[in-house]
Amino acid sequence: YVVKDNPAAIQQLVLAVDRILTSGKTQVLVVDSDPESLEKQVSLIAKQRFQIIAVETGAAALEALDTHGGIDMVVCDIALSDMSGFDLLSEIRKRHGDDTVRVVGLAQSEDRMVAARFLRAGGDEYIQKPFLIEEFNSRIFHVAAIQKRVQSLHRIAARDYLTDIYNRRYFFEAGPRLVEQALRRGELMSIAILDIDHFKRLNDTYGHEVGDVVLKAIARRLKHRVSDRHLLARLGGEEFGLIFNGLGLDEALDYCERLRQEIAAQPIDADGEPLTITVSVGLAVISDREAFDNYLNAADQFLYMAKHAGRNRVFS
Ligand code: GH3
Ligand code: MG
Ligand code: MG
Ligand code: MG
Repeated sequence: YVVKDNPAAIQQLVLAVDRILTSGKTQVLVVDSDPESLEKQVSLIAKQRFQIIAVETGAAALEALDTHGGIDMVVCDIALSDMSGFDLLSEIRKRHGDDTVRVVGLAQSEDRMVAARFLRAGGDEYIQKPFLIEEFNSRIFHVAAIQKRVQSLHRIAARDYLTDIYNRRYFFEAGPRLVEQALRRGELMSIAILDIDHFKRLNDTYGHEVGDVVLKAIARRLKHRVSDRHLLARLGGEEFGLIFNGLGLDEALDYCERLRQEIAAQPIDADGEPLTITVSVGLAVISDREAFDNYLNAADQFLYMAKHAGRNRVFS
């Protein structure tokens, strides 16, 4: 890719490489306005083989959370030069929610209530300074392990067990948010429902297991073909939901038409037997400020029309 003289593209590339290099590793953001204390924590956490970003102010911490994707944990001193750890904590919770990042507070305070207040405010763990190295390590490790488990449960909750693409729950959680965002930014967006034709007949003829093989193959094909900037989910049965970010009617129609043709043109191998599978698609375009369900219903009605018109086609 040529990104020369294109700062935005360079920035994107740097972030992408950053994500690849750090994926899988726990990323910890350490915030302390005392350089010595910061250094000490960084060297301790580094021994646990975590990826570390170190900053000295609350403002820098918030900026780091915005620019680096995937920070798992923030370890912050309560007394920062530009804001209190409490303010930083509440700002993190406001911007990033309760689940994406764990927050550990540290303080050199005689006031025993500080710990209670920090945990009450949504902090995950509190470490009193000066600390025993063993205690610091154990608490950090413990919080990192919890965060890994939270992330893994989130992933499982959002996926369809059979096909491993997003599930209905995730589609209905993310969909309204995406529509709202597109309307607010004045961006184009389309929603499609794609349904396998005569799937019941296929099950009846070849058995449920072959049906499952076909479902997985179609899901894999769609996942492979649909860019990550769009949303693909299995809505249930042999029905898939698609949200096309940035695509208006003409582009989304083209996109769906290509998907339809490719599926029809490449038979699916089910235990050595090539099965030609076709799909029908209903497509609706986001225009006015309407509820997500209305758009989905519109797509569903177009799907119904596509089925009635003979299947293996896209209606919008
Ligand atoms: P149409 O072309 O009108 O969409 O007909 P169809 O047969 O595809 O649609 P219908 O809704 O009548 O049947 C869907 C079938 O999908 C019925 C159900 O048994 C089957 N099905 C739903 N979930 C699964 C699954 O997880 N695995 C398998 N093998 N079959 C499934
Ligand atoms: Mg049906
Ligand atoms: Mg069907
Ligand atoms: Mg169906």
